[in-house]
Amino acid sequence: MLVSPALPLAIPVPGTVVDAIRIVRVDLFVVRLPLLRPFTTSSHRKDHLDHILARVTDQDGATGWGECASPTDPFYGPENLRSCWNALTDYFAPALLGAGWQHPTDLPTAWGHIQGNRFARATLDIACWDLFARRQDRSLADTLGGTAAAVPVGVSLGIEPGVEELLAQVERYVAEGYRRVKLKIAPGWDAAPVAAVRERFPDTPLQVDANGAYRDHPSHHAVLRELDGLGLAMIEQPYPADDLLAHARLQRELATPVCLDESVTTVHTARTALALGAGRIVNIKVSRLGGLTEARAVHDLCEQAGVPVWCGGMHEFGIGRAANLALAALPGFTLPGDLSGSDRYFRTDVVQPPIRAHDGTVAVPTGPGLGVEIDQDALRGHLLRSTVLT
Ligand code: OSB
Ligand code: MG
Repeated sequence: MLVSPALPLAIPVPGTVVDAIRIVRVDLFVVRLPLLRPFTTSSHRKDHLDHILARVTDQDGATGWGECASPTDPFYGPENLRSCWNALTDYFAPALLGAGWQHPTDLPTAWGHIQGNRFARATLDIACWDLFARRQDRSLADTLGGTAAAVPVGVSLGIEPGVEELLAQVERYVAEGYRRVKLKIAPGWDAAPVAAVRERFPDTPLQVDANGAYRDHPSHHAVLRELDGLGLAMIEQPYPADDLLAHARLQRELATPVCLDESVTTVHTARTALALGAGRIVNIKVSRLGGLTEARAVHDLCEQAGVPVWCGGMHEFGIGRAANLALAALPGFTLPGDLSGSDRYFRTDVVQPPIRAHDGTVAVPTGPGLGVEIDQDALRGHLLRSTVLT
């Protein structure tokens, strides 16, 4: 129950107010981690990541951490680092600081009047879930209703300079035990490299991700039909995010399941997409959906509809990665997620213990909340900017 003074319609109920959690301080940090290897998708290339980390503190001194995994530039979705910083400092943090709440699922009432900005919103949603779980001395996975002790994981491989480099990357991660390999594709880097990987690794589960780079056009249909013949586990987001009808038409033509990523921004777009037959698999990302509450709602919807889901990633640092793992412990996450160990991307992460994959699985943290602690030295060593809101 919300007791926000900013919301005249939320009437405080006597008896529930005493237990209300009030966030009295929000710390925001911009942290830069270099990538061990540059990552290229259909839209951009990057060699380091700047993510916002948030710490929330309640009236009793309990704390929780969240991460904003937005890319710096608006090439994956509409948000970017500066838009997230502004949305957090100008809207989400002030709305949170003005609200009392009993449960993290109450938070949409505090900031439901703020449109979009889902990567920014996810930052404080995660932090409040972490704080809530820590206050109860329970793991976040358990608090969300997750039961899995470990989750199967795969790798997402960027566009490489050539086929030989790509084959070497696949070889390396298959040898490390990852359960499936996802290849980024783009017009001009698609059927040929994917067929080469398929030929060299006939038994490895393979899937591709176009990040919306194809169009509902005959030349692109021909490529997608070629990919359909390669025995892929799925083709992720071939068309632009808002073109659900084109995805539905394509799914009727292909034997390979279409998986939606960018198209699914809320539980409402998930419901619309499933009703249209725009895909048979959903990639659930905590950040794209504005946090754990909405991500769990999409999981529940898909589970009821019999649609398999997997947990996608945005190259999260350890905080976001731990949140993804907690979510992926829910029973509907039957397909391997993009949840590789942090050591695949970063020399040092900002959390302890580091998140590592063993034999194609990553253990779901069992400690209180996210189950990882911020490494203060790493945070200080990689800090670009910070601010405090009270
Ligand atoms: O589309 O899944 C995507 C990374 C950045 C932006 C978009 C995507 C990705 C990934 C990375 O595929 C997955 C990971 O975090 O390992
Ligand atoms: Mg994707």
